[in-house]
Amino acid sequence: MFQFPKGFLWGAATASYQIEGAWNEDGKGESIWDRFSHTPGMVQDGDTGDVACDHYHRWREDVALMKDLGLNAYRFSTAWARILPEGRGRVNPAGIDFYSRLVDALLEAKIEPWITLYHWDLPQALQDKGGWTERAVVDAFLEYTDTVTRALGDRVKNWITLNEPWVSAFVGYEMGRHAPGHTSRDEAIAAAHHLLLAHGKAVPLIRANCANANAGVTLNLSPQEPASPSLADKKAAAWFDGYINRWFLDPLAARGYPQDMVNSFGNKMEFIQPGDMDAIAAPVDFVGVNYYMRGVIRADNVSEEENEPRSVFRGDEETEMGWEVYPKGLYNTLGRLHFEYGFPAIYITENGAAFADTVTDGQVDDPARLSYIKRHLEMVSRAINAGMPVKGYFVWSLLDNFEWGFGFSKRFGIVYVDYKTQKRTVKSSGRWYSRFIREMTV
Ligand code: IFM
Repeated sequence: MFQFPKGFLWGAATASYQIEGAWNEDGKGESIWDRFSHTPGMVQDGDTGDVACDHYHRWREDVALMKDLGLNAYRFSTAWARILPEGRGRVNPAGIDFYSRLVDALLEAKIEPWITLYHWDLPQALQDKGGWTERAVVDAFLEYTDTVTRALGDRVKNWITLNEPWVSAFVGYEMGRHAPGHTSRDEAIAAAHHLLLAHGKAVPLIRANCANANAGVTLNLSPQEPASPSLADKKAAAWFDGYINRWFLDPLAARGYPQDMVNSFGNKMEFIQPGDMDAIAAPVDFVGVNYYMRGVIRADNVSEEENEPRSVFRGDEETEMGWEVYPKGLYNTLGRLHFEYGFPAIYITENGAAFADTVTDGQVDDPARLSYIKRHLEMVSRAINAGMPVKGYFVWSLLDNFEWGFGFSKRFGIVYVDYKTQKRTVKSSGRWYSRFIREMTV
């Protein structure tokens, strides 16, 4: 039933703020997520990433865990403010050392490091100057990229510039649910442009600093389907597709911003300068897909003020996040990236599910997560058989971790974390994934 080519990557993913902790240790600067989570009322139960999974101190144990699981790739992000505490200028050697030791340990364990340069934790010093809404942030990102790739590029080949720029821009600057907590669509549109520009300009820099670099960007993609064949529902679904998917895919594929959305946003886009769109369309080696769910859109269920797609769930299976379980959406997304956009390679850089886990007799049995992962992998296998260039799969997440505005209330890990003791327990989904990897790689 499953078929994966030789050399397929089997990984797990994490992100700096979600697991590291040590938020102010060894010279690390403050990030927008430190500031946001320390602001009362912004994160559920007042949770913060101050300690999280304490990975900053327990990385050796975590690498050993990955080795035991049989992973051959690990996607993690570097914390910009750990490396450049003020966002640019002064480099913090302890920050570089931390990631350098981690990379060495991964290579020693035969696990390929995949680095995401930006997974939402902008240095607060840059936010104080306007953050992603200001064009100057692009140069700061290039300085940061240059610093990290020069330090680690002799050993790390795989680079993801940004994780989910839609979330950084629209959830952070329009919806206010993520740091920096702003609520302006115009700010979000400017932020999205500067994120894309930072990505596009970073790609040649990565290539210059790392021999044989494999460089790309990760997007959260989610098919938006009309709930009925009515024109109104189709139009509403097309709008959400433009907002979430095409706003990023089109410029990356050298098609510019989608005109229907430019018209709908009514933003003059005066921040675009000559050469920007070409820079954004710098050829990438791959696109990373974070897939969780689809949206099923009914026009009369979307109000003017509402920015987020409101899905009418068709299936009766939902995760703890309230997200529909819909594996076919992953297949459709992969097909679109290949047939409609023609990206040269695709990695699934995140896929997974939150469910309420309990520890019983030292074991965590999570059949719903296991089934979620298995059914999505079935779609990946089918996509490969249908000729789509899918090269790897990273489960989200290696560990239970800080789920942003939801704090520690949502568990996505294939490894359970007891936040009081920091004990890690591999869940039954993790044990299954491990066996599956071994079967697929013999
Ligand atoms: O936890 C996040 C991750 O940081 C980015 N992608 C979605 C995950 C689950 O919400």
